[in-house]
Amino acid sequence: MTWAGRLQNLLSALIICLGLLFPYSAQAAKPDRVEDLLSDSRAGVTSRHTITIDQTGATSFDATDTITLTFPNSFTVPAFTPSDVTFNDGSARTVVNPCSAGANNISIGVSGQVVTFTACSGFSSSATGSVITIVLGTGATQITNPSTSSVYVVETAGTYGDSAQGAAVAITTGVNLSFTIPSPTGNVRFTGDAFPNAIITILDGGSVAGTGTANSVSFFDKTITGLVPGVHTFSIYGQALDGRKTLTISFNLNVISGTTVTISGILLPPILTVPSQEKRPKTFVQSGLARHNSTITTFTAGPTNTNQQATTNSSGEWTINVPLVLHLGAHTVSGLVNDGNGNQSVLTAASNFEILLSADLNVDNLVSLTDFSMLMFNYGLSNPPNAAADINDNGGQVDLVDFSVMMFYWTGG
Ligand SMILES: [Ca+2]
Ligand SMILES: [Ca+2]
Repeated sequence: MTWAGRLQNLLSALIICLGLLFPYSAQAAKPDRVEDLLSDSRAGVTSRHTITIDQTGATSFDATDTITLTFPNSFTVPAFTPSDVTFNDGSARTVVNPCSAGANNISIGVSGQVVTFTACSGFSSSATGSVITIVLGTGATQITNPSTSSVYVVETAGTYGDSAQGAAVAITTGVNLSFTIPSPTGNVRFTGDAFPNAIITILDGGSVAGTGTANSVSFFDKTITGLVPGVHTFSIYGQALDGRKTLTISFNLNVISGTTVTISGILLPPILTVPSQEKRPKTFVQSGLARHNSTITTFTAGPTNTNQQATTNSSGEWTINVPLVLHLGAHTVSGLVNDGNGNQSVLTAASNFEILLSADLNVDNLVSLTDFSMLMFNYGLSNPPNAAADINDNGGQVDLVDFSVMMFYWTGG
């Protein structure tokens, strides 16, 4: 080995030794913790930044010290004024611009992506190892997030003692976190009678809130849960398998949070079915469904007014054959049910029907000699035994007019 080569080896060894003796001589310690908390992490929106720098145990923030916060270029940093930010290093400091001497005064400056805080002269030092909390954007003036979702690093540095350190922040695109805080709700329980095996529908404000079924003895018991407290308009009706429905009855009810309000003793009105028209004197039949083993009363109104009653069977079916020859013309009929225990339903809606003129007095679909003989039996009489013989229904007079009507409709046979 040449002399020059030996010297080179010696120098190399010396450099390695120096390196081993003073491994960290040029490095300050990093802060114990650096964080940047965003008030809104969505892409492209403005956000408040709360930056926490936990100084190492021996470090304090002193007069003329600086802390710099450097944001990546994709953030838009506004020209913050002192009123837009707060600085707390264990004491709530007074942010100013420009610097003026004072025990708590610290100035803010913004240059491009860098926000710099400088402790002014006369500044009273923070405790060593204190936690510095900086809020950027306490009001409407805030930093705008990058438009692209990614993880970004906000760099903290300065002359205050600790070495530079980054705080990672995640910016998310298209993610909108929302929290639904369940509000207390209330329940309403509906019990009562419809008719055997009725399908019960309960509406809340016109929308179906629930359905149930009455048992074989007409009773239903249905609870609607999860209702927002306050006044609701509930409606209820019963429906038969063939589609016929009862009247819908409605009532307003105050739903109470955390409570089940019970509406008991509901008695749904009957289903009432009548033909839309019938030829006189064919028996006028009213029928329907209602609570089993109960009393139905129907109210027929028009040229003929009559109330009729019937008892429902164990299936809730009822039929009334009105035992009268009704007058010609438009009528209405409605009905109600009484359960025999002191409960009575409201009236059904009125159904319309019309009694039509006919000369077929024995209802065999012919106008023939049989009808003629019935006419003759009552001919010339007022209030005849067979009211139908007054075919034109002109007050019980059976005369030539009725005869001519019969001739007009004569079919023979
Ligand atoms: Ca006939
Ligand atoms: Ca007549």
